[in-house]
Amino acid sequence: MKRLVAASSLAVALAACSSSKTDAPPAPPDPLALVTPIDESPDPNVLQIKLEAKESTKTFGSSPPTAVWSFGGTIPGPLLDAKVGDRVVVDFQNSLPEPTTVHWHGIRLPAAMDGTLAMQQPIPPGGRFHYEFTLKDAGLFWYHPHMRSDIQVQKGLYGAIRVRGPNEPTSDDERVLVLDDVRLKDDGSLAEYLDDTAQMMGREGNTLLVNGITNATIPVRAGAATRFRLVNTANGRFFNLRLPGHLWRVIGTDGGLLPKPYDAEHLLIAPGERYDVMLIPNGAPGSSIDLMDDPYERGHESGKRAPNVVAHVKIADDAPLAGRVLPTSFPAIDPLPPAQKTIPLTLDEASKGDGFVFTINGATFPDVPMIDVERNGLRTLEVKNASDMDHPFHLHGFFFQPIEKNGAPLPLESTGKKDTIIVPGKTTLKLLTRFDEPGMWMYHCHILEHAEGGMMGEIHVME
Ligand SMILES: [Cu+2]
Repeated sequence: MKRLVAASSLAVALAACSSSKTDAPPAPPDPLALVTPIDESPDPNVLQIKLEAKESTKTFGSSPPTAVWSFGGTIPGPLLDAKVGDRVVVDFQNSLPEPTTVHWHGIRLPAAMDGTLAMQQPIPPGGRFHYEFTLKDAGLFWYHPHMRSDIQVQKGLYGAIRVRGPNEPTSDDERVLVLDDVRLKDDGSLAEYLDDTAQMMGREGNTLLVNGITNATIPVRAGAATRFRLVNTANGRFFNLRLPGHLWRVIGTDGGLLPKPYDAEHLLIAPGERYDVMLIPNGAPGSSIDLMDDPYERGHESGKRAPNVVAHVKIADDAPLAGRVLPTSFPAIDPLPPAQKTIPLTLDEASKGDGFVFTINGATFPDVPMIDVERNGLRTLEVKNASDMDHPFHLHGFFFQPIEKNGAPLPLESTGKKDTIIVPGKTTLKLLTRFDEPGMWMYHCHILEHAEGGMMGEIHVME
C-alpha cells in the first residue's frame, strides 16, 4: 500500500538515497498523510480498488484505544486520487456486523451507483457490491455509508476523493484536510449518546480531528502558495475556521473552482460541504499559529461557546519563498437557463413524544411525497427553512446553482456549483438545477441526526 509523504520529506529521502533505496533512512512520517489505495488497473485512466468496511481499532491522541469502524483500517479511509474522465471501479466488501452501502457524495454518476436504498439493496454483513462510475467533475468529494448514517459515519466510515481537472491553479503545497469530531469517553470508547441536545443539533464530539489526528500539526512553508482542500465529515458540527493573521482565498467549493475567488476571514463549513482555499503563510520560521474554530450561532444558542483550537499551523524553519501570488479568476460557470417550474420544500422541526422530528413539507421520511421530474427538467428548488436553526441541505446526483436568498439575487461569489448548502434558520434559498440523470435521488439535511430523524426525501427523474 502506497502512503503519501510530504514533498519535503520525500526530497530528504531521495537525497539520502545514493546507492540503494533500501539504504535510505526512513522519511519522517507525516501524521496527516492520507493512505492511498492500491490501484489494481494498469490503465492510467482507471482507478480500480478494493474497499472494505470493517471493525477496527484507533488511538486518538493520548486516549486509550477506541473501537471504531473504518474503510480499510484507517480513519479517514483511503484517499481516492484521480482526474476528470477516469473510471472508478470499486470492489466493496462489507465486513461490518450490520448492513451498509457506500454513497459517493457530490459525484455525478448513474443512480444505481449512488449507494442509497432508493436504488440498491442493503449490502449484508459479509456481502459485496461492485461500484463503477466515471468522474465527470473536478473537485473534492467524499464517500460514506447511507444506512444508519448517523451511527456509521460517526464510528469512522468516511474518506475523501480528489479529482483533478484541466484548470488547476499552481501551488507549492497542497493538502486534503478531512475535518471531524468524536465524543470519547475516559476509557477510550466512543459515546453512542443521543441526548436531547445531540438529537436537536446533531452529535458533536469532544475531540476535534484533522485527518483522524487530534491536536494535529499542519506543516506549512512561509511564502509558499498553499492550497487546502477541506471537507467536513462530522455528524453535526459546523467548523468556522479562522487562521489569525491570514485570510482564506476561497477558490472553489463543492462543484469545483469559482470564477471569482474571494477572501474571507472565516471559512464556515457545514457537514457535507467542501471548500478549496489558498493562502500564503506568513510568520517567523519555526513559529506556530493556532487554527481556530470560532463560535457560530446555528440556532438554539449554539454560538454561546468558547473558540476551539482545531490544529496548529507550523511554519517551517526554511527561508520564506518569495513572489508567490494567489489566483484571482477561473473560467466562468455556464449559467443554467431559468427554470419554468419550482419545487417548494419547507424544512421544519416539531416535538413528537419526548423527542423531536425533522420535517419536509410537514412530513418525515419515508412519508415525504416523492417529486417527479422529467429527464433534463430544469427546476428551482425553493428551500424554505421555517425552523430556528440552520440546516445544510444536500442533493444527491446533481449540482445546483444558488440564485436567490430571501428574494434577493446572490452575489457572484456565492453562486458556484454546490451539492450541500447551509439554509439558515428563517431563510429561503432558491437553487437552480437541471435533472439530467434518470433514477431515484435522495435529498436531505446533512446533519445526520436530522436526516435519520425524518428530514429526507426522494426525487424521481423519469426516463
Ligand atoms: Cu438539519
